[in-house]
Amino acid sequence: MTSSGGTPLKQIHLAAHFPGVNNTTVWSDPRSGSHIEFESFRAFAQTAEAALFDFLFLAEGLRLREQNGLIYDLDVVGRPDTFTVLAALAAVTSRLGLAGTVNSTFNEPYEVARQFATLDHLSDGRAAWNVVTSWDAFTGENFRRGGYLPQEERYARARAFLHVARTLFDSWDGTEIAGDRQSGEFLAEPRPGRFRVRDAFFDIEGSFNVPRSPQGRPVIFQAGDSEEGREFAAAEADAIFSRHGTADAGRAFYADVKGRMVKYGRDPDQLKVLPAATFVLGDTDAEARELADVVRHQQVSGQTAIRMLEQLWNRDLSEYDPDGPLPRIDPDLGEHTVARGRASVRMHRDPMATAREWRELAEAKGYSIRELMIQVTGRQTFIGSPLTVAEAIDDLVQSDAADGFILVPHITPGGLGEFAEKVVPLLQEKGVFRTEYTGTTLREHLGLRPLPAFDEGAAA
Ligand SMILES: Cc1cc2nc3c(=O)[nH]c(=O)nc-3n(C[C@@H](O)[C@H](O)[C@@H](O)COP(=O)(O)O)c2cc1C
Repeated sequence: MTSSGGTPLKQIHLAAHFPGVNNTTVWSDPRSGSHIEFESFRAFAQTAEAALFDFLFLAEGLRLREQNGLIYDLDVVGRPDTFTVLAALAAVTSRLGLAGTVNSTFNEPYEVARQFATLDHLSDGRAAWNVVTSWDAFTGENFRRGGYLPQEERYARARAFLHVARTLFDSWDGTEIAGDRQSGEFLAEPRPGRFRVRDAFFDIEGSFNVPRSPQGRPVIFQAGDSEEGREFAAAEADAIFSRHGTADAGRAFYADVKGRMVKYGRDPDQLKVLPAATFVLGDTDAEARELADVVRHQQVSGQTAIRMLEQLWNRDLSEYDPDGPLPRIDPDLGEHTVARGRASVRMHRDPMATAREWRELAEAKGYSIRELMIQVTGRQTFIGSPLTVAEAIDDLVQSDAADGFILVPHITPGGLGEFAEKVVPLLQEKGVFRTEYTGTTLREHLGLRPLPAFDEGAAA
């Protein structure tokens, strides 16, 4: 299908993020299910697959979050292991991509490459790896050597880590197994999987023991937003999980990362930009707006609002009334942070300036602490009738603010169902979303070209 100007319409990529531990999740809603039991993951994945989504996405958090020295339990607490969950999901789905976030700071490449190559085999070519470096020394304490590295070194390690993993994935080209029952010889090539890597981070040598996987390697995602993170994505990634879902910020980010690819000799179409997005649907736009307000109040209780404010103020504010005004004292700019293991804390890069802005806004609008937090901590990305939401998504994709979206419903696992039922058919009618899976691998769903080495292996 083409636009009115005759240019072919971009096809939209859709994915579903199992939300887990953040306060986007309204776990207190009676319709919410377990965030740990397999049944929730199964129901969520099968809904996404029935709706022909590209993939399911799991984030990573490797330590329980704390605030004021206590486990933070206003959001869901606990998160099962990514590989185990995705492997189990591979058995109850057949086309849906399975994307897992696994950091390159605390792990070793041999282990991670084995796990992803295995997942790619178990799923017949549906695995994706979101390579994150983690920003958090608190989480690093869980791991060998204390785990954590400064930002620059984390990205240097990420590049080296990915290079080693690629070396391991490519250590088999797909022609090594003869399986000759007559002669009794299993291998056609005597020493498959041999590798040797020596660099600033790794000094390893041996043989990789998982034969070449269906996609050759998992699809590579990146989710860092810094200068180093964007450069890493432009050089290495097949897709980006971004936080820039609005029109202006989305277009700026999209142009920035795709623009960086030319110097690496890469085609900008071979990197898909997929912002995270939340949604609230109603029969009419007005109904959706009302519902969105209810959901925001469920997401930000009085207690949650105080905890959110503490993350900027970096002080214990438990004595404050969430329905009262903002504290008169200023944020504490000390090294110690009251909230540990939470990414949003480091997004407040200039706490004094943000506090000033929030005070001005609260004063101008007469907001209490809770109302202010509801306003400043994230309105839903898409709010409206199914038609309004379908048009908003399509406009953002056709105007190069994104290649698609990773949807984060606020009810787990059932919250995806309404989108699948009501919005997906409208996108299909517009000719911008598939009406059946045309490929079997995640690379094919995302419109990524097959890997050259895999082609050679397959053709031989
Ligand atoms: C949308 C988005 C999602 C992210 N998800 C995770 C995650 O699940 N786990 C994690 O450890 N880091 C996550 N991160 C942060 C990491 O991606 C990143 O590796 C970290 O080192 C910060 O990098 P940066 O300084 O380049 O932003 C996410 C970042 C973004 C923008």
